[in-house]
Amino acid sequence: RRFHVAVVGATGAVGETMLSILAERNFPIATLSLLASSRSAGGEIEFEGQKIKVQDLATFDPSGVDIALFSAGGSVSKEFGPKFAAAGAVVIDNSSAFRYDEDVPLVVSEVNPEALKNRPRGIVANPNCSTMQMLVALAPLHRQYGIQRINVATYQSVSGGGRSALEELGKQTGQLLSFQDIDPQRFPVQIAFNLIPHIDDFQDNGFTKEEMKLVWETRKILGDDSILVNPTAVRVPVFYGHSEAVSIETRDKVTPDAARELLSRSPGVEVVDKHEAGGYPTPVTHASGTDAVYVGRIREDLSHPRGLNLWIVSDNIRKGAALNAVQLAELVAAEG
Ligand code: A2P
Ligand code: 11C
Repeated sequence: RRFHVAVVGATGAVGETMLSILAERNFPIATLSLLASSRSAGGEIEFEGQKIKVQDLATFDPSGVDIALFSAGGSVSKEFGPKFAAAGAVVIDNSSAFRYDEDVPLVVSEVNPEALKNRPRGIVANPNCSTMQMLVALAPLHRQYGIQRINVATYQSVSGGGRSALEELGKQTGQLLSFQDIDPQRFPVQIAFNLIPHIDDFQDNGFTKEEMKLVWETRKILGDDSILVNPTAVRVPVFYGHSEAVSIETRDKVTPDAARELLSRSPGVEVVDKHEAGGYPTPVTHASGTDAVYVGRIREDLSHPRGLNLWIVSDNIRKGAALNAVQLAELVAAEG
């Protein structure tokens, strides 16, 4: 069977990658509807050699759509996601609009695919990129050794902020290299040649929402509210690929060798862990433009008897967003 697929936010950084992944993986498409705002409606996008017109989401009739991939921001999902679901589509939503609703499953394809089947509202949520890559690597360790606590500091690329954020890093870099003044717009302060310990809105507890997503989403996806997560989220001047320095504390002791062995046979994970120059993953040398979650620098925590350190890197736009959404669509398609 082939499906009528709609991509909402088709002109964005995640939307365009959804299209290339749908094509790469030969998703069984009968009709492809490309949707964006009135700003880009009427333009054309090439898909498998065919030019397809971008339509205005506001005036689009969703009846007949089987699967809708949403990546146009939370307010668009809130307004239009339920309308597409009411018209019969399965909505796979990349925003944070529904992630914490009890009746919306939050699914990483390698970790909790069974959760997808229970979707009373016809909506499935795609996790945030930083949680996604962390759990592809940590879920196998959790199942075998019982993770009790996670300390994580993220190093997140600008593509997480969409096309305008990519443009701002490029522009500021050029301006600073030619001794011009910069005017930060997309980020609160200069991002080129800098780091910013602030992603998404500040919460009452002093953490940012990006940090709290790591807490809330980890517990929901692993189905374990007892897991303690202590996050710091930082934006770095990298175009594609998020990195994470992660320290876990487990119920049962896990040695670095056992972790390497387990992770090397875990789905979606590639272990890159040689103790030599370049023997570890980085966003540019490994992750950017690829599908895997790379894990390196696996070593014992010197300060804790059951502690393990890992360095986890992945392309935030692919596994962190577009690829997982398409993998969820494949699971829906497999249901018939
Ligand atoms: P548009 O090209 O019309 O602005 P990014 O995350 O890279 O910034 O992309 C955001 C995506 O969401 C784009 O495809 C953008 O379309 C789309 N989008 C933003 N606001 C709306 C809206 N109100 N209705 C439909 N699509 C929207
Ligand atoms: C970032 N993680 O890197 C964000 C982008 O909740 O889906 C995705 C935000 C989200 O800026």
